[in-house]
Amino acid sequence: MPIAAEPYAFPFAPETCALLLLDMQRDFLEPGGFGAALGNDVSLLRRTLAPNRRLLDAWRGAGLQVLHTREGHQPDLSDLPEAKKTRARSALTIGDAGPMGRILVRGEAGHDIIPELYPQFGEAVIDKPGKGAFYATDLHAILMNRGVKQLIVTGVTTEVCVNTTVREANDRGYDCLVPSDCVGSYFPEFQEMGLKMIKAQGGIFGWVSHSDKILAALK
Ligand code: TIU
Repeated sequence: MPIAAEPYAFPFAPETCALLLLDMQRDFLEPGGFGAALGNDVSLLRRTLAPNRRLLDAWRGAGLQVLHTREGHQPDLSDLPEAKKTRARSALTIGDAGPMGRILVRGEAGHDIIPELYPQFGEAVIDKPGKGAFYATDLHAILMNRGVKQLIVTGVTTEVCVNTTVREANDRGYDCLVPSDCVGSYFPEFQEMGLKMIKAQGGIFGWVSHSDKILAALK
């Protein structure tokens, strides 16, 4: 069941394909979170909400597998490398008290997934300390145990967690399709280049398409 994509059609096999939503957390998407604290305009990410909502509804309706991730750290910050804490800082940094609780700390309001895309019972939620979803998580084991071989990867941000995760997944043998309207960046030029990097050189890391094409295949 091919899905129209670049650089060529994605060989969609629904039974072994999972939808992976990356870091659709309040800290990245709502005013007052980590993303906003870094000086970013969160509205650039919020345009992904409606397409993700439509895709998630159709995906759930088809009875296919869904997984979510959350970027964040333990309350004592013991899993936060000094390098990560030192960089990506502005007035506030990881672990500091912000308007939605301590920034990128597990259990805080800002760390949770936005209500619009909240996980349902049975959908795995992977807590990840890094940008990639495979580093220091159970994701690979869960995907193997569930027989998943393909991933539709959505979420934020295109050039950071989406790109890192697609690259990690590709090295582990997964075929990844990224719907361009369901991933977002605070920087329009990184959105464009982040997607180009995935599909260049004959699909060096994966495929890029649009949620409309996936919805058409699900119908
Ligand atoms: N999830 C994710 O992409 N984490 C980031 O820190 N992204 C930024 O673009 N900062």
